Amino acid sequence: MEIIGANHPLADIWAKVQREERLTFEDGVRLMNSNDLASLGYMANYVREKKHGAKTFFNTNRHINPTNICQTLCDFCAFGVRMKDPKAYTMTMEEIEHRIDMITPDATEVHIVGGNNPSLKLEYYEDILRAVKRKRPDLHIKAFTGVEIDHFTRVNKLSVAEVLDRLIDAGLESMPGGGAEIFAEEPRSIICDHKTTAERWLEVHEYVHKRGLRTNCTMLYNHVETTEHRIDHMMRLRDLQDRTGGFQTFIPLSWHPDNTELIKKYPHLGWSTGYDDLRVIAVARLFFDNIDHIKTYWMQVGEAVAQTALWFGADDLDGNVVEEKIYHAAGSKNSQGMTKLDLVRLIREAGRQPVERDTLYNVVNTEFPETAVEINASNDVEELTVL
Ligand code: V47
Repeated sequence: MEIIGANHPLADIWAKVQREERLTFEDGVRLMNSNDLASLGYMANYVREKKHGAKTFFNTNRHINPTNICQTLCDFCAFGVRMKDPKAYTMTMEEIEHRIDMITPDATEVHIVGGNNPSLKLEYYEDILRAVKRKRPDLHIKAFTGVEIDHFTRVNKLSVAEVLDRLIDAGLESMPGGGAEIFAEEPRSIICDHKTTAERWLEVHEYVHKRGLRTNCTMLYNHVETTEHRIDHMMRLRDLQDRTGGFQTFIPLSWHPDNTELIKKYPHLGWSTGYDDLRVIAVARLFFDNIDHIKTYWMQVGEAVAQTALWFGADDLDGNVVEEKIYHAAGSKNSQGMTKLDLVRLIREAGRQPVERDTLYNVVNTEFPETAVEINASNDVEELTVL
């Protein structure tokens, strides 16, 4: 049955999708303004299945957030605090090492990000990377957003090249996609006025790609941005990807309002809907003809939306996470960690095929037991409640 017939308002875009023709800015805006979620999902799922069939990727990972002290203090964020705030923390090397010791043997990745703490020199971060590599040389280190790299250049009076040389030497292997937020000047100046500029974020990632490392990219939505701002953001990422090919996955992140300055200033804003979350995923899959993977971050959208997103263009769920702080500071009610078999169950229950990957999307495992029991036992996680 043809869902999108010749008279459908999106028929011309559907024809382009089938011909694998690049979508324009205007196409993106029309898709993002469409309320016909079923048709968006149908088209996005067509692309998703053409690229990946039923495969759904996840990894076995852990997060470490070494400090929440942040001099940037973005209005949208509830994680970063001032140095004198009672909630302020900076992990000692012993605390970091303890967290590394707690990482289960089957993990393949550690994801390290934190606040822009002006009192920490680059040596602190080099020590973290070296501690991971000393204790767990098998773990891939995905660490530091483009914003943190920019912050390190200013605090240490070094160039991006010098910072990267030192971090790579200490063990850095790839970078997550955070810090991009929304590139357009108008909403960016409202939600994160003092942050690294859009141009600088893109410049850092371009440099990292040219240095041979892969990174991810994100977009923060559901705040003060317009449809045009969303597509402008995606367009700038797509242009950079044309030049470097260094992005592995795009991760749309819906803004969580609790405990943020932004919700105090704009009380009419609120939580995203599953409806919009699915629309953004679907438009991303259709718009990014040059990024292989679209990730739905289960910890952020919740399990039910994440499962549905696997039919709306997403082919990746992220990983176990564990000890997530950024979204939980902003009111996330989702669990802070899932076992490997929980993820497998989630994917299978959605009618998709689970594939455990490493950070660079090499396949680690495709065979999993039928029940959660045995994995739960071997994957016990300490400190799930630490916030
Ligand atoms: O940069 C912060 C966002 C990002 C809030 O690359 C918020 O694999 C919503 O980038 N509401 C960090 N969002 C998380 C991130 C990420 C997560 C998982 C995987 C990967 C990857 C990257 O979270 C920040 C910001 O955009 N964020 N505060 C908030 N209140």
